[in-house]
Amino acid sequence: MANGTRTYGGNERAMKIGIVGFAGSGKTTLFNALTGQDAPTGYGGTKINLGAIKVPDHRVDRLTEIDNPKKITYAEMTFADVPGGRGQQNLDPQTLGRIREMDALVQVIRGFDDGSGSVEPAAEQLSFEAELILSDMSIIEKRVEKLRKDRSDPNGLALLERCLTHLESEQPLRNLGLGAEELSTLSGFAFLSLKPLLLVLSVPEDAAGEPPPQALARAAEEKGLVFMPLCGAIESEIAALEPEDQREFLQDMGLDEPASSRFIRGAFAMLDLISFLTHGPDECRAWPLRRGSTAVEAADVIHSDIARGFIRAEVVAFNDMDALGSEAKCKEMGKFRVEGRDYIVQDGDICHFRFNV
Ligand SMILES: Nc1nc2c(ncn2[C@@H]2O[C@H](COP(=O)(O)OP(=O)(O)O)[C@@H](O)[C@H]2O)c(=O)[nH]1
Ligand SMILES: [Mg+2]
Repeated sequence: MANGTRTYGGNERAMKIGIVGFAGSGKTTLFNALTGQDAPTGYGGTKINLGAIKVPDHRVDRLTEIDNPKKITYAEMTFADVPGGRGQQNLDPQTLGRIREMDALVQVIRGFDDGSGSVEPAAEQLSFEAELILSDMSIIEKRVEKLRKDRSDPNGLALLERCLTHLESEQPLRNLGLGAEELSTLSGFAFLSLKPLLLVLSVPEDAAGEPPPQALARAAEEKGLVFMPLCGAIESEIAALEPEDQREFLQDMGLDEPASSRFIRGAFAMLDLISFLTHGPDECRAWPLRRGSTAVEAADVIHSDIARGFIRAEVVAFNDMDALGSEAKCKEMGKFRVEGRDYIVQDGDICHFRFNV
């Protein structure tokens, strides 16, 4: 089905976050902690590990309380553990190619002593970003050379030259302030330094509660990047516990939730995804949706038939449902809305789609 401007078939669920960084920085340890897998850690592996992760969502938990459904489903996203170049050497073409396929990146930076006696997270961050910048530069240089010769696309050339100047000043394309149209022109290149980036510092167990290193925190702030310290070993331990023991463990440490929950939500937001919710006696569920999507596009994420036969969306904001406790009460208080196909779905909208096929 097509409406002239967009082909349906939401690929929100296929979005992939790459866990990237140099070898030995703690990527696979983090990946295992997040996914509960047991991928081999230590140097040497070249295999890419893939794992789906449920996005923790208190709204689904609250709807579950209200509806007591047979099934509970959280939004999911995929993490890919991409092995990096050894030490801080150049990343090889295969690694760069793998990173290019990711929708967003989490760079893991080593914050523990690996026996070398040196821990330099700020330098490591910079050095990895430089690899991404160099890769983008070499792609642009080739293209610019061709466009200068054949003069086939003066506008494209001007845009690429602007990008090149920015990269030459050692800045990632992410912070060039490109507009939507420019981004769409450049999308085919899949530039590495344009991908959304989140920084994770892998810290040793005994430093989990300590303030993060100043230099890295400052660098992240200057670049406008979110930065989180995480201890893979502690997160694995928490993940392996039964829910009740988990709560107790966190309470003892004075935490509301594991660091990994905050991390996963941060990664999800980085993909520019929101969640809408569906509920009933059978299932309470969060669905990932690209920010700015319409009601009919949301319907399509559930099933193409619902989009094809779309009549209307009945919507209650989560906060209203949370406060009032039932759909009936929401109706009574005028919080129950009927929206058309072009309604822009908001994060936390509880939707019920009426359709006819
Ligand atoms: N002390 C400490 N060691 C870690 C931590 N994370 C990983 N390691 C160790 O560092 C080595 C490399 O970790 P790994 O996850 O395989 O790194 P990768 O090459 O980036 O995937 C392994 O021996 C891990 O046990 C951490 O947070 N603290
Ligand atoms: Mg690894």
